Amino acid sequence: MGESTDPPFEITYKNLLNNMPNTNQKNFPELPVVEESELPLIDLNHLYLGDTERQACKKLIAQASREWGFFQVINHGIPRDILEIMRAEQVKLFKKPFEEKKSYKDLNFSAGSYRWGTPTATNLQQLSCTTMEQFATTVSQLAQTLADILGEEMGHKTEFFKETCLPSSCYLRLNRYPPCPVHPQMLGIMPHTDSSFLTVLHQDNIGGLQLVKDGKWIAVKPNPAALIINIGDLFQAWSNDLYKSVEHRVMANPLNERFSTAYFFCPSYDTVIQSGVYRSFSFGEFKKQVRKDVELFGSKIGLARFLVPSSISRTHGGSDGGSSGVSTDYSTNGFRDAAYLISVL
Ligand SMILES: O=C(O)CCC(=O)C(=O)O
Repeated sequence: MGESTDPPFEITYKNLLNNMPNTNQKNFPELPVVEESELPLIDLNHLYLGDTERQACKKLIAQASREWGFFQVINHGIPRDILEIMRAEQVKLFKKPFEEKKSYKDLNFSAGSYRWGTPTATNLQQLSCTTMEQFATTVSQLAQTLADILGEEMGHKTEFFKETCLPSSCYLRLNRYPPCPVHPQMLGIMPHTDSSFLTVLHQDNIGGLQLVKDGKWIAVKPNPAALIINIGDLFQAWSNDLYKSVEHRVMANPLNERFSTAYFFCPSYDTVIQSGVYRSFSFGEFKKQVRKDVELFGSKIGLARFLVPSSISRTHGGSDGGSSGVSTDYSTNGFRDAAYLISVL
């Protein structure tokens, strides 16, 4: 094992892997998977053309957020070289031997920034701060623009996101999904919704990301020119369920490793989310409840915990909440090597 870059999945999961059924029916008895599909594709250049194009573009963003909770953007303003350098740094980091990654100690990163399939928490120090800062700054501007548009399309021209989603409360997660030849249906990341307002995802061309749409898992076809945007729990609450925080997961690939970088656009913990469908809660309270539920039940209950009684039967028909799912915590870890970079600026 000495110089292996991979966490010791095979050793840790030995019994599980040996007893794994051949079909995925027992382990994943859920929704059917449909063919690979293109997410709605939005050209953000249109925001900078005439008023008609700008308004049409905003409408598309809002429509995709209502109907899919996911969309892709091109001409997003993040220079290609920043994306490429960031990815190169990420690959370099994850190529380090597991034993080395595990033992990083750097005070710039909080405890638990390096994680893998099962609970293990140490730190890491190997990413160039300049690269991360450039990446986070540009992606944060994009997230801010999109959040403002979504607010505007609800009729709120607001400074709310500018005031609450500060660089110190947003964070980056770097994911590496090692090839997983042991089983075709192994999950790299378990089904979950994001707790953020929204998430900006940069993925490579391997594929494996799937999301729930109309009761089916849709496999997202990678588009190298695009970034993926998804609505998180906070936006669903803030928009009274207008915009959808949708469950998603990643299937491990039997042959190829996959990399992705996710930027979570989040407010400070004391920010209160006001909603008619959910009782008012602070982001800190939400995260605390998620942690508690994960500890108690092994999974996130999420927004359903905060429903006001009158909306339970009206909009959610009991347990069919829009954002149930496993938390973005240890419990989502499958066949994945991940580094969490909290407050990168
Ligand atoms: O790797 C991906 O495509 C998705 C990552 C993700 O869902 C997450 O980091 O929460």
